[in-house]
Order: sequence, then C-alpha cells, then structure tokens
Amino acid sequence: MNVDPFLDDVLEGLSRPRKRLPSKYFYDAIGSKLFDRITSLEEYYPTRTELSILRKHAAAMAARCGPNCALIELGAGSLTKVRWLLDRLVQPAAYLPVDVSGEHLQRAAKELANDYPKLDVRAVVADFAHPFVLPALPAERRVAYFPGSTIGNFDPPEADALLRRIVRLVGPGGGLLLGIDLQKDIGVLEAAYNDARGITAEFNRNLLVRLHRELGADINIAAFRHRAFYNRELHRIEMHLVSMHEQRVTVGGRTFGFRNGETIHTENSYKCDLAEFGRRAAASGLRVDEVWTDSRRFFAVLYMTAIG
Ligand code: AVJ
Repeated sequence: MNVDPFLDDVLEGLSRPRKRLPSKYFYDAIGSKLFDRITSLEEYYPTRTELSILRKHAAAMAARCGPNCALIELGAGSLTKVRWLLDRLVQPAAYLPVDVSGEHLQRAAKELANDYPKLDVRAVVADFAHPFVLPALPAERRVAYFPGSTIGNFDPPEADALLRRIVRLVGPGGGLLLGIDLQKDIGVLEAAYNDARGITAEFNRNLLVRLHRELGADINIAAFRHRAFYNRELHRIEMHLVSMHEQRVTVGGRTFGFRNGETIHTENSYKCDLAEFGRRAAASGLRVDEVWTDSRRFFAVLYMTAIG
C-alpha cells in the first residue's frame, strides 16, 4: 500500500491495458498557470464565451438565485468569474468557495473578502468530487455554482452521481447554476485542444513532468507527444500522450512497457446536447428553469432547481 494517492492513481492507471492518468492531476501550480494561458488562447473559446454569457445575464442569474442565498462554488480556483454574480446578488447570506488546493483557495478567498467587506466568505477545503460537509448556514436558499464546464471532465455516470450529490447538498428548493460546453463543429472543437502555440500540449505533458519530479519516475518526456481529437460516438474531446517509440517507464519501483504509438489517455471533455442534458438533469432530481447561451450556441449556463 502506498500512502501517496498520486502514486497510487498513477500505478493503477498505467497498469491498465489502456493506460490512463486522471485529469485532476493537471492542476499543480505550473498546470494551473498553463491552464490560465489556455483560457486566453484565440482557439480556446469556452472560457471567453462563458464569461460573455455571465456578463450579459448576471442580473437574470442573480434573480434566479434570489435574495439572501448562500452561494457555494465548486472547484473555485481563482475566484474571478464569480464576481460578476456577486455584484448582482441581493444581500447574499454567504459565499463558500470549495477547492482541493487549500493554500491557493485561502489566498484567493482573502482577496475576495477584502473587495466584498459585507460578504461572509468561508473557504471550504475539499474535493467536490467526493462527499463533503458544509458549515450550518442561515440562508434563504443554497445555490451551487459550478462554472467552466468542469462537469464535462466526468464520464456520464460520474457526472450524474455528482449532480445527485449537488441536489442533496443544496436541498429541496436549492439551486444549481451550471456551465456546460455544447456540441459544435468538429473543426472548432479540435482547434480548441490543439492550439498553434502548443500550450495545451505543454499542459498535457505537465502530467509527465509531475511524474518525474514528484514521483521520481524514470521517463523520457520528449518521447511523448500531445494528441487531442473529437470522439463523435461519445461526444467528447479525448486527450492522449502518445509514445513515439517502444520504451519503458519506471515509477514507484514498477516498470511499464509502451509500444510504438501506444497512448496514455489523460482527459475527456464531454460536449453536451441541451435537450439530452435536460433529461439527465431531471433524472438526477433537477428541474431546468432557465438556459442562457451565446449567439453561436457554443456554451450554455443553466439555472436548475433541486426537487425533493
Ligand atoms: C475547463 C477543465 C473543462 O475540458 O476544456 C482545457 C480543461 N483541457 N484544455 C476543458 C482543458 C484542455 C477544460 N476544463
């Protein structure tokens, strides 16, 4: 038994006939910086599009949340998008950013609390993909805020389980404000994950850099190439690291052989159909109240209510 969950997950993932590594490990300090650079790339439309929807419809979203709500942001990161919403909320009871990265979260939460002196800001250090507890809150309504299309990184059964957990977290009458990326022209999708400057490739390969640096892996990082493509059957972008020749990688005292062209599957990013998503939400106990989208219908933000 290893005590390091990263090492455990790496050994488990590389032992599979189709090798994989969990995408949540992209986001160390370097990976988070690379992701920030991705969000401002010409080809990467999701962040920019979601922000334009937020800016345009923040008042309507805040109206859906209602007065005196406790806003719970899942996977909060740098707490930038939420400001558009906070500026419009009527007497919010509290804002609870939830994130695994404690240090980063505390710092960002302090900054935000400075800018919103009347707001009760309480950082919650937790992995939202697993059950966690919230402090007792005297609020009219709990609303979970889950932007960034992060839900698209979960396979459908896990995404549905996560929706059901959010329903329990906010309780009957509580809300979920969710950002999802929509199905679109394959050229647009594939360009977003194959940027000309290679930042996404660097982001992908950062997983191997972490393997080497944190787990002491013996690995030739330059012998792996970034590959991203749209899987039409499963409606998802897949990211892989492709071994450019036959080679061996040693990590945690174990050696894994790679064939020429064999890949490590590092990420799925599902693209939604709105009607289909509505059916899945309903099956998880959510009623879709309102949908905001951009003129190209690239991205959508949904307000949903948890029903009993
Ligand atoms: C914001 C985490 C959803 O899937 O588009 C960006 C992550 N991966 N480029 C996405 C990501 C490659 C991103 N998420």
